[in-house]
Amino acid sequence: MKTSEFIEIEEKFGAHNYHPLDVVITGGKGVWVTDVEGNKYLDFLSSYSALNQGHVHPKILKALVDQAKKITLTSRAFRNDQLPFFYKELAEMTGYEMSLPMNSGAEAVETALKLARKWGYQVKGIKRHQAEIIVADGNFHGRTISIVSFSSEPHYKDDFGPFTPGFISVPYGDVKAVEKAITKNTAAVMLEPIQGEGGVLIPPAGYLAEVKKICEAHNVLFMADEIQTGLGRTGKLFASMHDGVRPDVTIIGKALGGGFYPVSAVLADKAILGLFTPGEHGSTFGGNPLGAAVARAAMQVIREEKLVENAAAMGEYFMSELRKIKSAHIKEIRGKGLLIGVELIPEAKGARRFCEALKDKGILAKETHDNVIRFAPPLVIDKKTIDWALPRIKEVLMMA
Ligand code: IF1
Repeated sequence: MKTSEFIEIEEKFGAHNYHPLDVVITGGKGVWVTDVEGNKYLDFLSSYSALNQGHVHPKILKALVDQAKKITLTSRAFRNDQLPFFYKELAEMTGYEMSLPMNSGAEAVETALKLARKWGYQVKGIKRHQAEIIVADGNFHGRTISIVSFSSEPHYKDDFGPFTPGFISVPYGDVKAVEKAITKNTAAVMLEPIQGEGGVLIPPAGYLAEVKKICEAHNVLFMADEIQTGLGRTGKLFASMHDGVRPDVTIIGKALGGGFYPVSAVLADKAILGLFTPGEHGSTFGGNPLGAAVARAAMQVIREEKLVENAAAMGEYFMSELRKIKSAHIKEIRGKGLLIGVELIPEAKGARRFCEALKDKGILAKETHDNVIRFAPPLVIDKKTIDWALPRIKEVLMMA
């Protein structure tokens, strides 16, 4: 079957809530994928950072298959023999005392929001149903009704109200704006350490540290959404670490599932995460043995293959080489580790056509907003592969 035939079926029977590049992927290994016509591409999106360990990593595959033969789902009505080690290994890797497993990132964000409200009522003593959570303009935390309630992107929310109250959005990167927005009802501030969807926006150095300090001074929780930036993507285990910050609550997802399976989690110490009592929150699939086994292998690969260190080294190399490309289209190149955005000037007529051209050269990347090309390869990428990509990227950025 040809690419166009796959697309025809998909367009006919599937909801049109995406506008994908017209490449139909059928296989993958490491940083490479192949399409149904036998073309090979370098994956520079990593499924929006969910593939830090690369495609079909053999160790994670083995963990998945081995576990699938034993037991896959128990529900949390019963215990399983994978979840305890998932908890323990996650605690050892992250330094948080506890975690709460969910599946998608949005679910983990919702979990953190519920946790913050509960903490606000039970610990801070906010009057019931009055809790406020401060977020940042340009945020992206997922697609649920409550989460889009505090999106500033009209396209993500306009047809989906009425909205969940209790959220206040302030300009990203502005410490004073956070401080001004805090009231006696503020339970938490929730931020992305780098706004991925926002266009790989990196806040001023010290921003997170200052916000954390203000949170401490006002008895407010600081929560970091590291779903996209976490688990090595930016060259540290968590992007908050670039600012020397340990958030009260850290939310992870994507790469925790090693590219195989959705696993997300909320991380915090016992004084906070210990507030949930039986029945208050849960999920049919969260913490299931298959997901737990996959996540354990995903964490093991991050450690063993030193993916955090590799992301730092390869990111620095890749970015410095990108900066040597002198194209009139480029407004700014920014990033940390292997989360890199190339912002084009408005006159460049949009990042989409550059992504299409990259595809024709064997590189898959995705625009974010209109003018930013995002480069986020799997963290297993090596220098040789980056050197393969660079002249192709250059050629595309130099086109008229
Ligand atoms: C889509 C973007 C990336 C996230 C952060 C929570 C979630 C995400 C910081 C929710 C998800 C996604 C989802 C995907 C596209 C994507 C994305 F382009 F929209 F911005 F990665 F950059 N917090 N990000 O980035 O996690 O529920 O999806 O597991 O919605 O199309 P999820």
